[in-house]
Formats: sequence, C-alpha cells, structure tokens
Amino acid sequence: MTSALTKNQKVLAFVEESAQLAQPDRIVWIDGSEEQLAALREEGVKTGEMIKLNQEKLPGCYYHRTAQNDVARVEDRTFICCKNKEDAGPINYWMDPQEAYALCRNIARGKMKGRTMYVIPYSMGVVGSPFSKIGIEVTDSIYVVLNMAIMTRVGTACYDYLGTDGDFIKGFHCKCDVDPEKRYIMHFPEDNTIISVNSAYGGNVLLGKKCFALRIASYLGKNEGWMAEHMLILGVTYPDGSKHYVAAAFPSACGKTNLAMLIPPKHYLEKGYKVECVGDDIAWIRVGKDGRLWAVNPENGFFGVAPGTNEKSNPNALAATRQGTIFTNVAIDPADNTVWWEGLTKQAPARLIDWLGNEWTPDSGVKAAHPNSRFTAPATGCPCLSPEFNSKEGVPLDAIIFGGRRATTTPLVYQSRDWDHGVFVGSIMSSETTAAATGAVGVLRHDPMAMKPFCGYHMADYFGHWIDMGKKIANPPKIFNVNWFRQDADGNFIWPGFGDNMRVLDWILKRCAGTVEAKETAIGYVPYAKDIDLTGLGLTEETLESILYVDKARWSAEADEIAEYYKQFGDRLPQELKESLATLKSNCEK
Ligand code: OXD
Ligand code: MN
Repeated sequence: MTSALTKNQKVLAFVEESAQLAQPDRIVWIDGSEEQLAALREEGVKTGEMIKLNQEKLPGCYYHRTAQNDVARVEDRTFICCKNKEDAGPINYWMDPQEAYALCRNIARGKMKGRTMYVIPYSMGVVGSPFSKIGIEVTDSIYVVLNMAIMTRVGTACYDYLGTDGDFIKGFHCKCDVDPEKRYIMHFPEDNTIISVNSAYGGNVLLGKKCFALRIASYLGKNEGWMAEHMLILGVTYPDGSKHYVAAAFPSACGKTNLAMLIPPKHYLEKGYKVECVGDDIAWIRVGKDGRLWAVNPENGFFGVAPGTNEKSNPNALAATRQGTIFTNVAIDPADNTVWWEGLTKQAPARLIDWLGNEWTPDSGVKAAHPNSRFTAPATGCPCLSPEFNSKEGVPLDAIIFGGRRATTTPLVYQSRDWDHGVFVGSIMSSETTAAATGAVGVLRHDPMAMKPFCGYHMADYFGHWIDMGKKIANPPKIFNVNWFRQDADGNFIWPGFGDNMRVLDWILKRCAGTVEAKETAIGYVPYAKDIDLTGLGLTEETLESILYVDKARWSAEADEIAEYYKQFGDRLPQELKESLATLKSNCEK
C-alpha cells in the first residue's frame, strides 16, 4: 500500500488491512481540501445519500436521512473490549477482544465490495496542541466523511504531524447492511482501536466523537494523567473585561448546547456581561503549570439536537446551522427546500416531508422530525464562539458543574464542600433518559458525571482517577451541581432555564470569587434566595426557595439508593466516596 499523502507505515498497514478485509472497489485518501469535499457532496447528492437544500437560504447546507432503525446511539450494542472483564466494570458492556475482532471481521468481510473506502486523517484538538491526538477513520460512507470534516480537523496536516511512525487511533467503520441485529460499536482501549459496523447514525459512526474523544480518551487520560469529560466549556466576560471559564457535564440532550451558547438576560447584557462558547459536548482537561485545570474542546463543530432549537431558546445555535450544515432526520419544507423541526417555529408549516420521507401535515398525529434529529454545524458559524476556541493551551477553569434532569429532590444549585466531595456529587448524578440513545425516554437512571455511556473503563477506577487528579491540582476549580428541571405538582418546569441560567452561573462565579455567602446544608452549600438575581423574572423569592430547599427525608432515601448503586463497584470504590456517602446519610439524620 502506498499513498501520496503519507509514508507513515502504521497508517499504510492499517489501511491495507482494512481494505483486505472489506474489499472496497476503490480507496480515496481524504486530504481535507474544499475541492475534494465539494466533489463528495455532489457525489452524495447523486447517490441519494444527501439532499442539497436551498442554497440561497441555507448556503452549503445538505440533508440526510438515516435508516429508520438507526436513529440514536445504541448503548446495549456498544462494548468495551479489554482483556480482563473486570477492567470494563459493571456499567459497560464487555466483550473479549479476540471474540470482538473475530465477530466484527466476519460481519465486515467483503462488505465494501462495489463501494469506496475513504481514509480520513483527523485531529481531535488543534494540530500541534499538547492536548491533541490524531485519528484515522476508514469508512464507506460519504456522509461520515462530510460530517467528520465538520466535527473534527481533517486534512494532510495530520499526516505531517504523524511523520513516518507517529501513533494514532484506528477507526474502522462499515455501514455493511445497516442491520440492527449485527450492529456493534466496539472499543479496544488497549489497542487504540475502534470498530463500528452496521450503523450510519452520527454517535455510532463519527468515531472521533464519543468513541475516541470520550471512551478511548478517558482510558488514555487515566493512564496519562489527564481527563476526557462529557462537558461543555463556556466563558463569561465581566463588565470589567475579566474572563471566567466553567465546564459543565450534563447527560445527552439535557441542554449542554443551550447552556454553552446562552444569551444573558437584558440587564446583564446592559451591564456588559457576555457569554462565549468554547465547546458544547466534550472537554479534554489537563493540569496547567499554574496548578489550575485547563480545558480544550477537541471538536470543531456542533452535533446538536435540532428539536426545541429556535430563535428564543438558542439563537446562536440556530445561526450556526444557517451555513455549511448537514441536517439529519429533520423535516423538509418543500415550499422552499429548507428544514423544519418541532419547536423551530410556534406554528408548523402547512405541509412538510417528514424525517421518514412521507407527506406530513400538522394533523398527521406524528412528529415531523425525529426527536433525536440533529444538525452538524461548523463551530465557526456560531456568533458567540470564544476567541479561545482554537487556543492550543485551552482555558483555565474556575468551576466544574454537574447537572441532571430531576423533577424533584435535587435543588436548583448547590456547591460541594471540596474537591473530593465534588467527585461524590458527580458520581451520584441521576437523570431522566432522553431520545439521544435507543430505549425508553424519561426513566430515572444513574449517570455519573454524565459519563455512563462514555467511560472507557471501570467506573469506580474513573472515580478514583478524579480523586487522584484532585491531589495534583494546587488550585482546583470549585464543583457545583445544578438542576434546571424541577417540576411543580402539575408537571410544569419551575425554573425558566435557557438565558436565565445566567443568574445561577453568576452565583456560581461569585462563590468562586468568594464574594457571596452560602448556607451549609446536608448536601453542601446552597444559595440564600436573596443572592440569586431575580430581576425581571416574575419568579418570587418564595418559589425560588422551594427549589433551593434541601428535603432531608428525600435525601436520606436518596443516600440509601446511592448505597445500593455503589454496591456494584465493590472494593474498587474509592474510600473518599464511601466517606462522603456516610456523611450525607448522617447529615440527613441530624
Ligand atoms: C451527543 C450525545 O450526541 O451525547 O452528544 O448523544
Ligand atoms: Mn453528548
């Protein structure tokens, strides 16, 4: 095997081996040039894989429909394949590596016959940053190439960086027959390898994202002393021009993109506050020379949930989708060949083509866009993108925030007592499930640090890694938990969320600066209601108090439930977490 683009023997061997297995008719080496990508878009349109949208209203935008059975991540078909089953832990699905390789090889053998295999060189992070890592993904999907070219930094610079023998993460993707019974998303953390077969849904096939930047990277981070987290990163600029950064972990489809791009309420804007987005899904975090935690977003675009995104909820995300975006499984408005999804406008257009390709009217009784329909938008299109987005050093974190979707129990915001207690707070996160993964929606499940589906090794060792990291950080960020999703007796959300979350961020940053008091409770520090800015909100202090209240009886029951949950981790559970749990239980009984 030879290539005009690289002499790296490991790359050539990987491509050779992949081609021998899948037997494509042709191999195309992606160089990342606009010329090559434009030709692929055209080819995608010809084969029907892509639909060109109205280029006046949505320049550079395309549309794609997945197979009906292939619309979300498949957690129960996602495996960590390490030698010892125990090392994958009780939360992950595990398969023996030899068995997994054999299974996938049998499935993929000859499956690229009549197709082209594309070889994508990509970097997670800015090429040359100490945070960054290179991946090579081979795939038989033009859709994957075009999405990867938005979500990651694709191009020959990756080969230059690798040189003749640099190492990289191997990613093999083959659509095969998009057979859900033979769909596997396999991770081999000990071999830096990912194999994905029989899917074409983003989260399963854009291998730089969940597979590499979270599952493989979390394992690398543990071994190399850094962290790969399911976190957005945002920066708040104060009226005096100073900037403060926070990273926040929320489960999939719980508003990370909205928080990352929030527009503060009018009176904050008038005073000169500004929020800028560094990332909306993934943070790679290292200890800096100054003893603080520094974070980068390894991605280059946003793979966001479309439904609910509108001019009010997230004008920045919407603006980002107006050019160079690939829409997946939303509806098409045939009147002007643009896109629509539930929540984009109050009133749906009179006639649409739904995500299944069927004629749709508001009376159809079904959703026009799939609840997990997505936009893949270049980060550069986001009006509030941080000037630090391409920084090789990243941004220093003042705060880390955890958050879940909880109708009851968890207050709007609370602060952990210290780093170790913060790790406990992250480890006990629970949230109601969403459409981002297959399975029932709205079921409360544990999702520690929002990493349940993404941790590439034993979850208790991951907790231990957090505890160990704490020992290395001279100036650790403060750790908080938020819950935007408290409901009243009629099931209505009490807190308005979206831009008004600035009011909570404001309190969090004041706590970091030491400029506001807080009330010590059984679970940590909770704001005094008077310290959360309610200007112009129409929410009474009394209502606010109701969602700041720490109900000891509920928390006592929660502690019992956590004890049950923790049992599965056995001896590997760090002592620090056991102690925090014991403190919680005894605090609730005082
Ligand atoms: C995502 C997810 O796509 O978490 O970011 O599912
Ligand atoms: Mn995510």
